[in-house]
Amino acid sequence: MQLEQAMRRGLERGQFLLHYQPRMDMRDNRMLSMEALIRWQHPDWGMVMPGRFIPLAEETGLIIELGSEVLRQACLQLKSWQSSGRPLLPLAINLSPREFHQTDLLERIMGIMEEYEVDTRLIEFEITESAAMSSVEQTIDILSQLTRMGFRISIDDFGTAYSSLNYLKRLPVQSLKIDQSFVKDLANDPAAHPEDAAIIRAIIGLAGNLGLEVIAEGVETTAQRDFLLKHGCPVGQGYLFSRPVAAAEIETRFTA
Ligand code: G
Ligand code: G
Ligand code: MN
Ligand code: NA
Repeated sequence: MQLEQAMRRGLERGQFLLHYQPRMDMRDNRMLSMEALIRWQHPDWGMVMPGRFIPLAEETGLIIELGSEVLRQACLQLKSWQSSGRPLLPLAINLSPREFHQTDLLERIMGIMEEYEVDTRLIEFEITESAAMSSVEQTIDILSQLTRMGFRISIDDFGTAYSSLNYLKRLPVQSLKIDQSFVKDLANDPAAHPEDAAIIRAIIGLAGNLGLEVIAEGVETTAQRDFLLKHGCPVGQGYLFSRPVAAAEIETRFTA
């Protein structure tokens, strides 16, 4: 298939790059960490967004190579920020379901971490709630090993997959990311969307009770931010603060 071949060529030619989106402490507008999001800079097609190629990469298995490329670039970027004396903020990387369940995931990740000599505590993996819910025992095993290696883990798109609470409490993770679908409808008047507001409050409460951090995704308006702050979720990510941007641009937001 054409797109698949183009992706292989793109990988060989270094056409994939990372953009970075800040996660903010919304109380004082401090950047706490960043999420890395892959982009494909194609010579003819321009910037291709992950929605266009991640599904095919998953299908074909190219996601394994792509995932390695993402982790290598993340390590290189962290090292570069470190050597230029910039404050080191943790970087979150998305792991897709197929990547997460690949048999030699841990060896592959460890190989790259050792090659680049980056502290594992600077890297967080985001896995979707639905990926975390398939093959429960295997998931717990993989997450435990990643945690022992020093990585942080968050559950992405939380609230979309009906996790059993009994299972959730067994998962060795540090944070839940409230899916942006719930945040979206609160854009102007949270009172007009009592169901979304209730779900968000429930997730915040659940996270608190389980001792987990909570991060709201898709924060675009001050009404959303104020609602989240009022209900005990100080950490947010979204266009209100910044779109995902290139490394050079995110650097201008670092405060020494
Ligand atoms: O900005 P956005 O269009 O970047 O991302 C769209 C989707 O692609 C999201 O679901 C996101 O999790 C996924 N995605 C972005 N970057 C990566 C990546 O590096 N690896 C994987 N597996 N998924 C990614
Ligand atoms: O699936 P995941 O949560 O990893 O991907 C995050 C996706 O959400 C990316 O495509 C990213 O570009 C997008 N995104 C980040 N902030 C916002 C926002 O405030 N509004 C919207 N609509 N999308 C956002
Ligand atoms: Mn994510
Ligand atoms: Na998400």
